[in-house]
Amino acid sequence: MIIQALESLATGLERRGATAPSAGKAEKAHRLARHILDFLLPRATDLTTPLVVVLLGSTGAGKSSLFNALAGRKVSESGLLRPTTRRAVALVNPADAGSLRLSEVSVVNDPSSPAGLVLVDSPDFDSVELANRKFALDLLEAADLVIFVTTVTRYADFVPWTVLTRASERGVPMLAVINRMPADEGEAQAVMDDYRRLLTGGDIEKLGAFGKLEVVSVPEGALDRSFDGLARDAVAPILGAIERLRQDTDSRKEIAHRALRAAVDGLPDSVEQIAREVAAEEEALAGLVKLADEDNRRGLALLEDEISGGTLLRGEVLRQWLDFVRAGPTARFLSEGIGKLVASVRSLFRPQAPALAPDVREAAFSDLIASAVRRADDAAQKTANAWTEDDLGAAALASHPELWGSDPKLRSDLQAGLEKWVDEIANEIAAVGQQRKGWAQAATIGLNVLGSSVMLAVFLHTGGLTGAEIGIGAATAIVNQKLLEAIFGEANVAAFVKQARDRLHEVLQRAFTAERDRFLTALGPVSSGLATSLRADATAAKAALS
Ligand SMILES: Nc1nc2c(ncn2[C@@H]2O[C@H](COP(=O)(O)OP(=O)(O)OP(=O)(O)O)[C@@H](O)[C@H]2O)c(=O)[nH]1
Ligand SMILES: [Mg+2]
Repeated sequence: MIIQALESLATGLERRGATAPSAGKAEKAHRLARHILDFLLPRATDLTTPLVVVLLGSTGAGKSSLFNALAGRKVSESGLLRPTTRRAVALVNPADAGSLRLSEVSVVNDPSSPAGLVLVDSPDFDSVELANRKFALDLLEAADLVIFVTTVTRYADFVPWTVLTRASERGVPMLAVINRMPADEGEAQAVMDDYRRLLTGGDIEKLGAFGKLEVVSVPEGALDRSFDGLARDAVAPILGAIERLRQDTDSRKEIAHRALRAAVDGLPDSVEQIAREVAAEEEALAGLVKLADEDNRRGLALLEDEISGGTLLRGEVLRQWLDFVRAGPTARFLSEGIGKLVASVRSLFRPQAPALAPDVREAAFSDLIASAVRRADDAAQKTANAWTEDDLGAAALASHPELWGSDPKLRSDLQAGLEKWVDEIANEIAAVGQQRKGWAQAATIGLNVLGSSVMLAVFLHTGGLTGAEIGIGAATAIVNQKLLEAIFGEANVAAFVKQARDRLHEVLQRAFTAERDRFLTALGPVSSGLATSLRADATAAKAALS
């Protein structure tokens, strides 16, 4: 149960780390994931994993010197050059080496150190080496016990307190060491009191959580050059504490358990900081997606209004079509009555009618595509304008300036989609027509013409036409209607045209959806529900241990 929750939480945090909008936010998620994978999971699985004791502190505070004193020999380089320790050093009994999950640490095998306790000297967290800081903070996440080393002159510095705050949040047991204490007893006492007050009461309320904190002071000059460390008698309380832990499996387990418990208790709070950011981003992203979606839908709706309003086709196109219908084989196919009707609007036609079908398709397509591109451009620009108001939206636009207009591919995609649409109509006319009487005669008109006729029926509504065009539109509509009735039978025409209209809608919708999806792609992976699952996993892990 706890294992499951922790694994799921680590996976969620890594997902967050991979998709966070800034390096800082990514690091926060990765660090917490590391804490779970390197520290919590091994201990939740088996409390007898070696206890990890990490020395943390400012550069030059004396971590390596203390480490050598605890080891009883020179293991880690101490020095005057800051920072000295650039890579963490772990003193490990060979029996523990296999169960250790620390990465980027130099392991020093020491058969004389009893199994079950690993001592780690870490790099500083406040020198100019920023990489050191990262290692040190990773080690903090992996520690069962922290020995926090500072000096009389450094203990009140700001940076250590950010580290202490995280340690307190994690609830890791701590031991504090003040190095280089002045000989003057009063002065030393004043420093001790001040440090205790800072750690427990002071400004950072959370530090009150260091319930069992002990502060150990090491006097100035208490050095043992033979192993390049602090004098062992000066650090006797620390030696004693470590020694007790080394010998006592139960208290090691007790500390490990306490560390695990505190860490799991702290999980919901640590996760909440990240979940809150994720939730805010999810909400902002959902808002951006909604904007893109709405503008896109509105663009498509306007285009379809234009189509169903009958205003899309130029009168010129209709005129050509009607001229052709009047003169070609179509006219012969049509009944006498229609012939008369056509004749009645004859004054509107050119004297010389073409014998070949005019390219109404191309003309209709180019009008439709031009209008669609204009609508898509408007929609894209509208969305882009709105997105600039939002940080995430502005960032996506900055790396995708092409979003300020429609996709250059839109034209050719629509062209292909529309051609396929009319081809399908023609095929269906053939399929339906063949089952009807008189098809042989209708077929002489040609599928191309019949297909165009249905296409025009979709585009043609007299409502939006003006002046002379009303006559042309009406005449074309009636001629078309008659033509289609002759082929499909009166009862079927409306259904056939409706089907063609629905399919046109699909073609346009596909094109507009692709337009909108460019915006979604620019946002990157939009996680939804990650904040919720992070919170749920953290709460489940805590509940499983209590
Ligand atoms: N004179 C004097 N030097 C001291 C005393 N305590 C520690 N030092 C010196 O201060 C330095 C501390 O260095 P390290 O132990 O390397 O410090 P560190 O915390 O490991 O530093 P980084 O590895 O850079 O993070 C060493 O050169 C010690 O000899 C002291 O009481 N008197
Ligand atoms: Mg060091």
